[in-house]
Amino acid sequence: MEKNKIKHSWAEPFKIKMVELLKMTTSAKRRKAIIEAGYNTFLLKSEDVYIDLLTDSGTSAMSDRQWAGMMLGDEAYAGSTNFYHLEEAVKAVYGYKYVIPTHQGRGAENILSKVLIKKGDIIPGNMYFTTTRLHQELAGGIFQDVIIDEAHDSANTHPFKGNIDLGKLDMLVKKHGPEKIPYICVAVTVNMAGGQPISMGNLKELRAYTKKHGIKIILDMTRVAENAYFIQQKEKGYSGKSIRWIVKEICSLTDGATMSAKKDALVNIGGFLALNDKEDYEEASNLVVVYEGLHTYGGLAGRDMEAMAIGIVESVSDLHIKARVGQVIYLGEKLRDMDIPITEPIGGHGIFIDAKRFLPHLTQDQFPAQTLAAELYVDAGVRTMERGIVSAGRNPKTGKNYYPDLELVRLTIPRRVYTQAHMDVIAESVCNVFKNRNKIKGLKMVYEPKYLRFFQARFEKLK
Ligand code: PM9
Repeated sequence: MEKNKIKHSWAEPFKIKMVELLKMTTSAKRRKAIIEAGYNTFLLKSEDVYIDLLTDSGTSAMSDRQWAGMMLGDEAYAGSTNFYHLEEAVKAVYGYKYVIPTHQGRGAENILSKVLIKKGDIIPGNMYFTTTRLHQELAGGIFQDVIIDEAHDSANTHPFKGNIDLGKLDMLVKKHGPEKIPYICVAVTVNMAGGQPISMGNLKELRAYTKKHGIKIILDMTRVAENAYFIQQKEKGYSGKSIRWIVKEICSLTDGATMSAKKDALVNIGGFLALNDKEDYEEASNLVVVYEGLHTYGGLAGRDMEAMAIGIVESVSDLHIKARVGQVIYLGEKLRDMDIPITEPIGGHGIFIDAKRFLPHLTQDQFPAQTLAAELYVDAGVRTMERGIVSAGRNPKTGKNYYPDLELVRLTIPRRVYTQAHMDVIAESVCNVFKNRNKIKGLKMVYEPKYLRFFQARFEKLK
């Protein structure tokens, strides 16, 4: 650094009041554990894990205010005070008219899909997400990917790889007719693409297009504050706007949303369905009593709704989001400096290693990302997740495997949980595995469940 230049580092906008001790294990014990888990990191016991980067879902550290809120749980079956606090937070921060709590994101996806999709409908979206696509398919819909091509290339540095290709969308509308497309499913910081944001400009164009054709936009708003951060940092005209302001503008361009509050909203459990249309809301609030619980608790305890209401407000603080994404970028830059092939640009919730480039000697049928996730675990006890051919699953019509271009291992950073020193240890371990990568053998799948196979599939090492 230049001698007289003033440096402005960021730091976590909190201090630590309580700690959870970590367990260290030996590599011999970890090798045994991963074999017993069928080389699937989802099947490991968490007590055998040192640093857990499996997911940022439900793994955040709640604030003292959220914990205090838990003590204010109103556990009435109907009309809990905490529901009204949640409703207030959703209206104030996101701007939607109606909210129905659900036990988590997929609960909201189930209700939404049942309300809006008819058999044979087409649901365009900016890349699939596992649970979202499955609920669309179970409701009789057919998912169609309309994300820009750049998103399928891990090395492409387009700043908004979550954008929708309006040309691809228009082709679908012309082919099937707008009446066959009940809504477009728009995800923010697109998970399977590597936490890649959608731009406000793209969303505005999409809104104009869908208005013309009478098609709804439903937002998967799971990581909306992180998306807002990228808009603030990268999109012209937004550098002076607050995260809270940008989040509200994103939501204002859509007709409703499904939310897994286990991510952005800093809670360990919870989600909701938000809608602006009264009729859709009435149908959803009727269906929720079948699948989740009464429309004023939707599968949650009062205390969970209170923690969520507080978490929603905390999640849109500029200081919070700068440190949250800042930590992801810190790890990403370290890995990039070590020449590890990662998805570019660095995304919002994790680092995604390109397993095809990391293990070029393995074919996709040998499950390179699944293999790499297992190797990373054995090296230092860091648990990660496969986001490639196993997650992609099979085409429900043909039964054939999907072969996604992206074969990734996700190092997902929980919010407010780990320190920079943990990031350093993780980077060193990835580097160690990278040095010995030529010796790594692939896997074969020996058990495949019917739905969302990545959660429970089992593998064996190839000889
Ligand atoms: N995402 C994740 O780890 C947890 C389950 S899949 C391994 O990334 C999006 C964009 C998600 C998501 C969950 C859900 C479902 C919907 N949309 O897990 O049901 O990333 O709360 O949310 C996970 P729930």
